[in-house]
Amino acid sequence: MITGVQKQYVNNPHLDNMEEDILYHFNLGTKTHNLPAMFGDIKFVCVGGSANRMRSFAQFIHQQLELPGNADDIRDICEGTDRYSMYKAGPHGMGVPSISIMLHELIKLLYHAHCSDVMVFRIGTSGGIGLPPGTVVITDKAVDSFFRPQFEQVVLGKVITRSTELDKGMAEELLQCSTKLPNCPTVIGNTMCTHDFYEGQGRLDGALCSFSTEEKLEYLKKAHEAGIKNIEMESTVFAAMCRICNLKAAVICVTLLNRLEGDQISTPHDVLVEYQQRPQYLVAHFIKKHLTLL
Ligand code: R2B
Ligand code: URA
Repeated sequence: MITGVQKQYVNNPHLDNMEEDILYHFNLGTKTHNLPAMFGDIKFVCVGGSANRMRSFAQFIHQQLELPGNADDIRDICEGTDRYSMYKAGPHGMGVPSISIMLHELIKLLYHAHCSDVMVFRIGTSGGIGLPPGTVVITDKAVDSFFRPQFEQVVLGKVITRSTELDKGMAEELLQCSTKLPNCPTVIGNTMCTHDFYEGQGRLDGALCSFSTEEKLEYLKKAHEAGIKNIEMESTVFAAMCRICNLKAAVICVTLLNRLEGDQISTPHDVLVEYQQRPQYLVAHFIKKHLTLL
């Protein structure tokens, strides 16, 4: 039960009538696990797309925060399901449906565990528009493929529209943190969220392509004029769900390529690995600052 002035994260009257809540995709439940004991201390949640990347992030943050125990021994809390994994920081798969399932259960988990004052970060990759590859973009507004700052969800056959505004203070503070890090070029800008990596992002190199090179560039230039700095596949639903559930949230994605110059990701693997660490360093710095470890 949530008490006092603490903001309630869930917004669903049916939850109160349930004797047990099984978080199916996490392989956790309110009867089988002591969620307040396991998760009640959570203040920061970091989610990202790839299980491997999140495992190494969990090890990295473990060492950065000087947590007790061996970073190599951290265990997947969700072992027993192959859907998601969680090291008190976890991956969300690719695309809106995948992250939205994860967020429903994550937000219920925070509620059942009686967490308060939690901040949520999505750290990931993206295609940049007019930025040198390797630039970190902190999302100002998450917009859809029509450049609208909203997320549309079909519920009972009707379209529900939710705002995708993110926490401005967190974004500014993250930008400030980036100035303290070497090799972490960072900007704040709008992020476009699409439902496809290929045609949906204006790529010419998918199995299908229904438009010309000129049409592609015209669309990306219009996006650029609308303040869009990068394109990825989860930010709108992430922003919308966190906002409506009273969770402060930020989206931090590194650009892997400049989409005005091409579609294929041909940068060498080791360079991509280094790029993908940049959002991790930035969030680690932010968390350390908040825990006054800096
Ligand atoms: C970024 O990268 C993935 C596609 O390659 C997708 O999950 C995203 O948002
Ligand atoms: N992720 C995306 O969604 N798009 C890109 O171009 C690169 C990574």
